[in-house]
Amino acid sequence: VMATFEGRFTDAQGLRIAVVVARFNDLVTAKLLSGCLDCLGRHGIDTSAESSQLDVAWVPGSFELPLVSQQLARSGRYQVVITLGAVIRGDTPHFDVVVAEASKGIATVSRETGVPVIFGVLTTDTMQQALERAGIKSNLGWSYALQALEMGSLVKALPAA
Ligand code: INI
Repeated sequence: VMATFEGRFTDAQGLRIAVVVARFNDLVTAKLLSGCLDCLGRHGIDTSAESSQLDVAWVPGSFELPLVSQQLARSGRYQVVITLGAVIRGDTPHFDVVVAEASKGIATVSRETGVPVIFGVLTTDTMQQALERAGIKSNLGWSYALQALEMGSLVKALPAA
């Protein structure tokens, strides 16, 4: 019979999650982190200081997200890694370099390790737009947490690779 695979949002039991957060634009990324942790906590993940389900690593900027995600994914300790960053265009061509490396790097880490790595990097033209997505209007940290729960659950449900 046909199988249908889908992740659940209520599969927190036994799930270990690493969150990797960029300090660059931390006005934005700290808000993404608090939205993300709020959502994880409300879906049954222990987010207390004593938690054995959740660890948080800080990196200087979004460019560093892939390397640190790779080491955490390879550790075998986590079923999902969430990256959080904010890259704001302003007028700098540097934007494209940082965004390209972060996105390609995160995709590569995810495929090469088999551990879902959630791409939680906001890419906006202005700080105002970034803040709107980090709590002034919605908080995308919440969405990234849901995507992590879904992917952790889905990968568990799929046939072993
Ligand atoms: N890092 C970001 O996360 N966001 C940015 O907007 C940004 N800009 O604009 O430069 C940024 N740069 C730092 C970069 O990620 C590295 O930390 C740095 O180049 C050291 O490798």
